[in-house]
Amino acid sequence: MILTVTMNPSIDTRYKLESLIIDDVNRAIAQRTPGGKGLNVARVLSQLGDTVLATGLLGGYFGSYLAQCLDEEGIAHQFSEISGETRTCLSILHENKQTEILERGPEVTEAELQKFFLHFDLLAEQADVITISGSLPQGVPNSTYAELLRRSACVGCKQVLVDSSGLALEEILKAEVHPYLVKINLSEANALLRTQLEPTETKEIIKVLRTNEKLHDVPWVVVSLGSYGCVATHNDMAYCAVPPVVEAVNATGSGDAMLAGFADGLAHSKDDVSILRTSVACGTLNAMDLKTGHIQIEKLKNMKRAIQVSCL
Ligand code: TA6
Repeated sequence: MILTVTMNPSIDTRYKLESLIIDDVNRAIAQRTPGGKGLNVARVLSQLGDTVLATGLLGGYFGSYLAQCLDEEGIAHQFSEISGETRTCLSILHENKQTEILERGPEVTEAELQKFFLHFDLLAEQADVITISGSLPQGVPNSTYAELLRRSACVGCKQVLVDSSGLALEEILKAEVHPYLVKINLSEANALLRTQLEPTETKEIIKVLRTNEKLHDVPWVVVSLGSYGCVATHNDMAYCAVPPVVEAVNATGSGDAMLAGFADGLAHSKDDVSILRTSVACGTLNAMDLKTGHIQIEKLKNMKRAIQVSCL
């Protein structure tokens, strides 16, 4: 079973507009999907046919609505309940651009967090792979993901994949238990590594990943590069995986779809090249689909063939 952790889930609301008119009225039709990075990962994993269980914190009317949506999508979930209201995140697609407004999320109490940790321990001991993604809601300390890594190791789950940024990522990389895989995007990598690298500078990105002490003990490090695919290191190996040029209609959640590809490949002990193909194919198919964190599964086989993987 693959356990996906979403500490700050959201009802993702998407508006598609011809143009976004600032300082005036814009009318739109809303599309809603259960979101927050971990739930996008869960949805794509479920499409890939994996046995997946979604967990995290859920609360209020929006939380109940979100649980109902997951039931309708057939995604198994066991969230820990909080008293605060689960958030909404807004993505506006306009003029080939994507403007996002992400709520910070509810206030979580110390008691609610401790209750979640105990709940997590029970689920983690049944998991082959765990993914941990996205921001932390208010009141949840930046050290929380490091704590989840420690707890995962205690119950024997070694393959923990993390998609995080900022201070939470810094805490993860300082922790004594290291994640099995870290996925970041290029701007997060530039912030972490204090660089200003461009997506085409793949060899330079690998070079800084290799020389950076913070990432030294992480077996897989993946930097997603949007339409350029990704670069990745796996122990001593370094790869670049490039998708074909496609028509992107909604790139929101493509990084989450990529992480789902990694979790799927690792859960099935696939080889590196196969894992990279699935991952970049999932990210690319997500961008071609209007629904966030969703792929057209029937296109996966051909898309995987079209991904160029090279060793750097
Ligand atoms: O990656 C896209 C997305 O997952 C959206 O679905 C939206 O919910 C948002 O990112 C949440 O990001 P955060 O980092 O705040 O958890």
